[in-house]
Amino acid sequence: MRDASPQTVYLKDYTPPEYLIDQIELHFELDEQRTRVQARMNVRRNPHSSADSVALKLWGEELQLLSIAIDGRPLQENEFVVGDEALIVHEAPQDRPFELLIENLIDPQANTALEGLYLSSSMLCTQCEAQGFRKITWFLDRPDVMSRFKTTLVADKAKYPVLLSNGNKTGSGELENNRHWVSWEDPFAKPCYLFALVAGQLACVADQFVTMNGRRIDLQIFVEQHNVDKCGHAMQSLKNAMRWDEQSYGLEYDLDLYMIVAVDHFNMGAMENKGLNVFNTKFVLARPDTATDSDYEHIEGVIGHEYFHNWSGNRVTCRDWFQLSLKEGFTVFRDQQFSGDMTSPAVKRIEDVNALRTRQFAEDAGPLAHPVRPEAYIEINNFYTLTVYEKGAEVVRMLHTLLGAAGFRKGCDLYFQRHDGQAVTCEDFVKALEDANGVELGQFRRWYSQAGTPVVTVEQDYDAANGRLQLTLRQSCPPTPNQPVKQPLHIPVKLGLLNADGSPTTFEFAGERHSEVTLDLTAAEQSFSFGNLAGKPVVSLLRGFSAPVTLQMPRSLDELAFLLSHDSDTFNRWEAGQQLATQAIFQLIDSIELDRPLQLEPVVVDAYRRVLADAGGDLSYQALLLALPEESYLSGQMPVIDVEAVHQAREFVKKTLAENLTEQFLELYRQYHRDESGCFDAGAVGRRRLKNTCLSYLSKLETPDSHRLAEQQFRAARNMTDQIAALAAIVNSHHPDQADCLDSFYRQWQQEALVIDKWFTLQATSSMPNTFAKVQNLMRHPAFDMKTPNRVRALVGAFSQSNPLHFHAANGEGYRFLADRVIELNALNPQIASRMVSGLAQWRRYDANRQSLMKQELQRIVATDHLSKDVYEIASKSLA
Ligand code: 7MF
Ligand code: ZN
Repeated sequence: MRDASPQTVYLKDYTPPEYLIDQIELHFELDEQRTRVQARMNVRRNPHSSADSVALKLWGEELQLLSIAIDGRPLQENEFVVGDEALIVHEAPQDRPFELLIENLIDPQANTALEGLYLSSSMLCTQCEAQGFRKITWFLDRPDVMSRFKTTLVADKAKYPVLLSNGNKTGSGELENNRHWVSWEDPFAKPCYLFALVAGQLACVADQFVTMNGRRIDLQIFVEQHNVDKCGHAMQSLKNAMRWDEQSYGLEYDLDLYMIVAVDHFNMGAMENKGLNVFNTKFVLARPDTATDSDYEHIEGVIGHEYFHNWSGNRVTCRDWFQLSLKEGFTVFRDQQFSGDMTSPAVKRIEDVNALRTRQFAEDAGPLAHPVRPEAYIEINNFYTLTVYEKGAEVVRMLHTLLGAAGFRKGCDLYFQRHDGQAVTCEDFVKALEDANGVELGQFRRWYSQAGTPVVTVEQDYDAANGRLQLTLRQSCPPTPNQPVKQPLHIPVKLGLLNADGSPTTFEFAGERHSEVTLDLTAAEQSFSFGNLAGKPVVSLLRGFSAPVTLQMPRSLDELAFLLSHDSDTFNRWEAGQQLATQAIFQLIDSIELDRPLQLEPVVVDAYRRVLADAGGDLSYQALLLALPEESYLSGQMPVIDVEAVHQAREFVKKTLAENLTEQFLELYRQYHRDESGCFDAGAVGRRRLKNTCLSYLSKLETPDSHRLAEQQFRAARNMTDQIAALAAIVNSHHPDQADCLDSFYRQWQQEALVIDKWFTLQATSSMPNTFAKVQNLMRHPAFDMKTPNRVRALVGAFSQSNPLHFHAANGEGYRFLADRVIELNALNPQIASRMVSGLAQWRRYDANRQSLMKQELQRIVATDHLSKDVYEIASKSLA
């Protein structure tokens, strides 16, 4: 059990800070085990606070106090008190600003939680979002306290030749005992969660960027020496992002220096610290032989994301952590737009929606469902969720749809201008969009406060005599924790109509002629009428996935095949194919459960034959059309998830398509299989994606030919995309040389941590028998390490979150394994531990036997001694 029952923090309890800290001068004497911190702070009473207490409470955790003084006078023991979470000065000066000086010690080496100041490989670095600064020194650790930072770093010159912090370098020098110092000053006031320091033996890859106003910015990427040859793509992505933000939002970079540091040990993807981003190496390092095309795309997206935060997050920040989506939802929307513009908007949109529907919809339907702007938390680190990020981005996208691109831009301009230098709320964002456009978005605000995925149903009524179609849309939203009853939302529903021959048709709506229209669905039930129709049209609804809802619109397999061939909306064309496959798979699941022979409808095979023959020339898009819905997406549609039937039915479809269309798959494979390693233009990426999709189908044939095809590609590949795709085909089939291929891959790449992560993940996600035993063996592999989050995610995370078949083994071994790992990780790294619990959170979706096995493991976790707030919150809410 926990030592004490943890406190819940509520949005409704927000009050402005009682004190402000306008400036802080930090002085660090860096050392692995004894880092000495001196913080000199200019503190004053906040004129906007109505509180009348004279005490000053500063947050601080795991710190050793050396001294505390106000205006140069050391405080007596009875003038303050130090607790586990805070330091309280009983009587702070009220009538004047004062200087508070605190000195303390920290132990970076003992810090396995990777929050605050910690050691990664031989580098010292920090992570302060959300509340890590309090592990560096006592402070008003809340985002609405913004301070100007001056930082001096002192360290051994040989061990830590490079010393970095936010802003501009203002001085450096030598000291005795082989020590040196560097000082930094950030001219922009910022919340302490954006503070960063890095010290280590780092090589620097440098470039420059000239802004739209002709200012020259130095760009620097710091990595370990052996990685300098893997920074080119990150640097190019950074320059692309800087140009894109100027062109799309009119936003220019504001310091003279932009630094990125890549570290091996990192709890998350990356962090937008002002002028000094810290990245997980996974989102920086890439070379054609070590990184896949999808790694390249992720790097571009994450570099963009962190860069875009400089305005959406740093210049305008969050008032409190309940407003997290203000910066995260908006910045994800911006990085999605950016990635789409750099590659293909159609492909990017499909990938984003696919991720949203498989993962965020599950969160919204489970025990951890919460609004985009949560109302309560125990541990804020648990609220960096798919809902805050991905659904938050959908909410911003809907605003973009409702206002149009130009109106949205006007609103953003006003938002940045009005709130520059402030800590604000989601409400302030919506208000700026309203004011700039002279519109009212009252009902729309419910998207921020109401959890759950709305369901929209459709009824069609065609009047042939008058050429009119009436659509009746109904919306509802299932209950979520603490929100049993829902109000109707303002849902933008984009619609187009198709003629019987597949061509698009114009139509009359609200007195005007349209080829496409966005309906404002605001009531629980609402009818819309479309006229001037030559015949009964086929309705293409929710184009581009214009709102994050579940659309229920029963269609025949024939109608879906028709839309898959003809819909001019690229998203809905793909969606028709997904629904076609989904329906086919569910028919098979029924047959499996009734013990009937399996048979795939010919209309499905024909539809895939047509997609193989031609999809309009965009090969990445063609590959997406060919990809079957994932098992997790299919499971999300079932009242009671049957993991084995889902797997078996999906495999059957894949194999049947491969058998019926072998020649077509082979022909496409041969057409696009060429050696063009090192090329990352859309053409080459598309060829690889399509070719490897074909390989994945062909490997289901399990013939000597199909085995040879995969092995040839594996042995000859000179780029990671082709090598890993071939190895995946080998690992997920009964390939005779599987063990040998895995061994040779390990030997080839043992020096490249990020490639070895892939090696762990491939084995952890295999659907082949014996996977669980292999996972247990891999836990004992010398390259496995519980203190490296990337490794834990690659093995434990991949097995529990991406291997439904084996993780949900009916005997409960997967669940027991995961709970053991969570309990182990809880003592090392609570954030990572808590992320791993999610594999058990969806227990209500399974059969009674699995439910009780999963619940048992959650109960075992909750009963653990010294349970962190992080794990306690997720495990206990999952059980509730
Ligand atoms: C792209 O949001 C999308 C999301 C917090 C850490 C990065 O910039 C961030 C940080 C978490 C989860 C996802 C992302 C980030 C974090 C992320 C990164 C790139 N402020 Br936790
Ligand atoms: Zn972010």
